Amino acid sequence: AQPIHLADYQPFTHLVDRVDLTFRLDPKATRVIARLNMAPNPVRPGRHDLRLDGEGLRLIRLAVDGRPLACQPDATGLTIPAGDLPGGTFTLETEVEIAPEGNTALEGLYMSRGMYCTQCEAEGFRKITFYPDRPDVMAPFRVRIEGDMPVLLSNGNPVAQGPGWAEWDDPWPKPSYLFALVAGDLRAHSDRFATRSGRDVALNIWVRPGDEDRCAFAMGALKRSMAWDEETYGREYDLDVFNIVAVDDFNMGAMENKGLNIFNSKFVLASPETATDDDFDRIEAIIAHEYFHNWTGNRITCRDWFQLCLKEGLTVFRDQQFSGDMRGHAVKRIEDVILLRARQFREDGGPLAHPVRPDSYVEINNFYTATVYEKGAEVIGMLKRLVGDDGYGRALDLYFDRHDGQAATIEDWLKVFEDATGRDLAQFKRWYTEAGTPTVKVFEAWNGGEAGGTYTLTLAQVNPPTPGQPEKGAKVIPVAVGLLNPNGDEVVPTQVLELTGPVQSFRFEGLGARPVPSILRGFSAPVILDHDRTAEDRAFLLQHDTDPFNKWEAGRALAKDILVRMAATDAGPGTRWTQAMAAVARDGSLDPAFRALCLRLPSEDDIAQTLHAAGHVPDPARIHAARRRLALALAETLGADLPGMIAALVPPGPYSPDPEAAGRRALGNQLLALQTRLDGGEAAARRFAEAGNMTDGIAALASLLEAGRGQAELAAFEARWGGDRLVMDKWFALQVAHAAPGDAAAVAERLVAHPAFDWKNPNRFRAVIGALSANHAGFHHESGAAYRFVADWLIRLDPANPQTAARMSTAFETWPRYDADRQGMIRDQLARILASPGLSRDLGEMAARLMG
Ligand code: DPP
Ligand code: ZN
Repeated sequence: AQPIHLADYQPFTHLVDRVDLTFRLDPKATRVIARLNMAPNPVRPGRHDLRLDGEGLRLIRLAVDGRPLACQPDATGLTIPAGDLPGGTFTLETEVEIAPEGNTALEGLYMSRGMYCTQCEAEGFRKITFYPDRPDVMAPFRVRIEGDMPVLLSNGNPVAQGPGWAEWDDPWPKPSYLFALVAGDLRAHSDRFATRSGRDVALNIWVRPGDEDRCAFAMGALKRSMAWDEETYGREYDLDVFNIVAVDDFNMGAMENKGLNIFNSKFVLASPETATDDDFDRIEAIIAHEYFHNWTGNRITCRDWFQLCLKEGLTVFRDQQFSGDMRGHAVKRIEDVILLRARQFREDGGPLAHPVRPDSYVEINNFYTATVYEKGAEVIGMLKRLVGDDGYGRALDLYFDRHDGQAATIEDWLKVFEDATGRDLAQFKRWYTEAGTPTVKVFEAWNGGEAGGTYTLTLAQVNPPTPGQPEKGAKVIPVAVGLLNPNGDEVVPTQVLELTGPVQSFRFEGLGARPVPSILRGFSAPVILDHDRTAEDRAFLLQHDTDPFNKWEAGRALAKDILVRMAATDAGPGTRWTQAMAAVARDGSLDPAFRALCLRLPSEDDIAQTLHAAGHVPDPARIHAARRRLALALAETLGADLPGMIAALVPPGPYSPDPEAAGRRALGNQLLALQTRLDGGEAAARRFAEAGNMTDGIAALASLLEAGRGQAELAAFEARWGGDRLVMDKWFALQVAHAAPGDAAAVAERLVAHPAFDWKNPNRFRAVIGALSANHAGFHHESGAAYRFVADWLIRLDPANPQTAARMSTAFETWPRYDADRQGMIRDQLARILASPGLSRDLGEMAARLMG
């Protein structure tokens, strides 16, 4: 397959003024009749052939202005010669047949357990009808659905309906990727929202019969999101209805189709008995994310798929702001940075590294990545820090004003910031065009004197080579810094230093004593800080820093230093970190959620990443052992206090997912995991038996599995929840995630033979195969069994569902970190994937890039 290049962009030859679609639904033979009102595009003078995208469509009829044409489609579309088209406006009619029942790729129109649904982003619409399937072609859609289903939904407002049919009209011009259709036996959980200008919006969450009582939390989150976007960005909803549908078979998390969001049911359905605090958290964030797309994505969309970060980076940034407002900014920021490092830094440091705005791709589905999403959001956070809150507000107002109804680019986005703030962003743009995580090296100098001393902070940036980009220029890096005096008082409050050159010094005069700097407060830029610090300084910041992120970061760095030493040498855990963490655990003045984040050890993959960056070859077995040993040392330090601390953290009253109660459970369950290291699982078994909610039940079960117990509890869990798909996903995943390194592949092997293992369901596939690749020591076990197992399943999944197979191949992206044996074993598996007959474009591109 040939790569597509940003540099080759051209506007489409024609405009679509209006789309009329009729669907006659049938599992094996759905008819799609399309009437497109079209005209030549004045920006492309001359007469052009009309090229329409289309894949897997059986063409029944084709006519222009009522005159039948004999053109035949090829494998990727249909070309109507310019000579067959009038010079002005015309109507193109097509009728095609498709088979949603056989569509296992879950792209286009497909069936999920008896219901029809669609997924069109990025290029699924071409599997529904012939169309210029590109985001810069925008048109209003009218849709008629005929089908033997009680509920028939599409985008926009309902116009008319009767038994077996319904008509929908979406007045807002949209690209085809935002088209959606749902038909099924569904029940609604309904509510209303009055916008601030007085529009009365009907809200519905559509689910399978029996799931109605698991929608209340998502509905609350939707209403909070709608109010927040009005208050924070001045953005109102613009239709009379907002529908959300929960679907069991879904490749991604959710999809922002205009007026008809479609969600993976995992990110909608929740009750205290079936969902954990983390699930509630994620549901709120994803409901908000998809809702926020209505403005950042739908009203203003992307000119082409290279601009994906225009909508995704901004919408992630907005959902992060929202979650921070709802649940607390300190904890939210720490969680976001943990995720950024785990997924985006990992990607940016390996063979799959690519810019936030890539300049070429083979399969766009392979670029829905942590870099586009999470680093895309970080870049906006930096922009906001550089231009200030007011500047950001003015720029966003201008963006909505200037580009509403358009398909825009990153150049357009940066221009509104330049015009609104007067700042030149030419250098800043490198964040969009260059891949790789910069390292910022820190050097300190102190010059004491009579009238007070001068402290000089020197910062140097290194921008590492990445695939296709051997050299790059200096970036604009906002580094938020504060200084503490030796008593722990803040003597210089936070200020943002702008590092724009390769090396720069910043001076602070008139200080009474050599300060302790707190650098990169709030994680003000997505960089790796290389600062040789003493354990004393780290412990000091953990105790005194006023910036909650850096306070947490100090403890984290302390833990990493120790874990790296333990994994690389025969060093023991020492007492510095355990003493400091015991103090944090007991410190009632700190938010329990914050304490829980401090106590959470860096993941094994994170330790491997850190070891690799420090020039070591990570040994997964040693990392695993070191991490367990450090946890045990902390458990021993807290010792007999643990049971009392755990009991005191149980939130009063009935279960509620609110941040306060969830934070208490998070800390309590973390202490329970420590207690399990001392009592072998007695307390955890009790908690499992008594658990009144899924959060505590799962936490107790995880602790038991870590201790090599829990078989009876697993059986009881299965007996109770065997009929519940979402809960059973947890049951599958948990066993693989907590299997001992030498058993992980065998546990996964056993689970894929379980009658409830449905490999065509992406959630279930991820629950087993995804969990195995996330079990660091298990996946990288020296036998290579897990590598083989994961590759086998990717090869098997690829013909059915290339998109999910390709996404999960990122399991192998870290191979360059490891020893020659492991590298060889992984590359053998990648070669085997590449040699598979009929390999998809999706997995083919990934395997080739992974090989490097
Ligand atoms: N556009 C979707 C989202 O990120 C992904 N399919 O919300
Ligand atoms: Zn999105």
